[in-house]
Amino acid sequence: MSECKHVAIIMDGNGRWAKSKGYPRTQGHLVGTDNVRNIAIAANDAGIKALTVYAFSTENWKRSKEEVDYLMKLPFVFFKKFIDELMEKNIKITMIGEMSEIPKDTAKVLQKAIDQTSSNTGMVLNFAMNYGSRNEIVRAVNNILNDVKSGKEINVTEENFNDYLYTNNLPEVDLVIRTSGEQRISNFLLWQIAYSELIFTDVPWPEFTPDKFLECLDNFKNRDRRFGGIK
Ligand code: V0D
Repeated sequence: MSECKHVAIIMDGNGRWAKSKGYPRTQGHLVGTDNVRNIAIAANDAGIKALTVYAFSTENWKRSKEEVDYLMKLPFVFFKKFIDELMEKNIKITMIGEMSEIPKDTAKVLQKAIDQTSSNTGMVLNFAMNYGSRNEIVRAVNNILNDVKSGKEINVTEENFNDYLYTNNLPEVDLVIRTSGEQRISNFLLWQIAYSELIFTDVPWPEFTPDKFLECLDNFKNRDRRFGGIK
């Protein structure tokens, strides 16, 4: 039975959940933001070492300007509401993704969250922001080419390739959860999930409670992970 150190979540279904209740899509995103806090606290209490949440994909820029503008305000909302509690719980905030394309005032709040929690030694709450996995892999290849050009002698291996990924400091992804019924990976952590367990649930993200999260951890514990070997 293997330990679950790193859980990654595709927090899908906020807009659809809101619409089904007669609310604007933005209301779904707002409730979804509170739920990031709820699940982060539950994960921390369950002894998870790292929780990666897919907050904004490289594809999300295609949404309406109004929606993108609204989403970019959520880090402020989250920070203001929850930073004290995250500090108390010793949770450390980190980011993966192409941060240079995030609007300046949002980027500032993100940096503030990273800086303020950088000495915390508890669970890592890692936000995937303007993240796309193919982009991450291509970026890694270009960084390797640059290192070679500047005279570094490297043989690319699975181990040192990992050093060029955004996730280089995080443990292996043990479990991926996707909420709201879609059964695909959508350019999230392609390299990292080679041996991950996958759980797809029909529950939309705003209704994915800590109890349901703990059920997923329980489900994970009952799986027999083989990593391609026999026994
Ligand atoms: C919307 C459901 C928290 C998924 C969750 C800018 C989509 C709520 C953050 C957040 C989003 C990010 C960084 C940070 C603190 C909080 C967030 C976005 C979307 C995209 F330091 N929720 N959240 N960011 N949603």
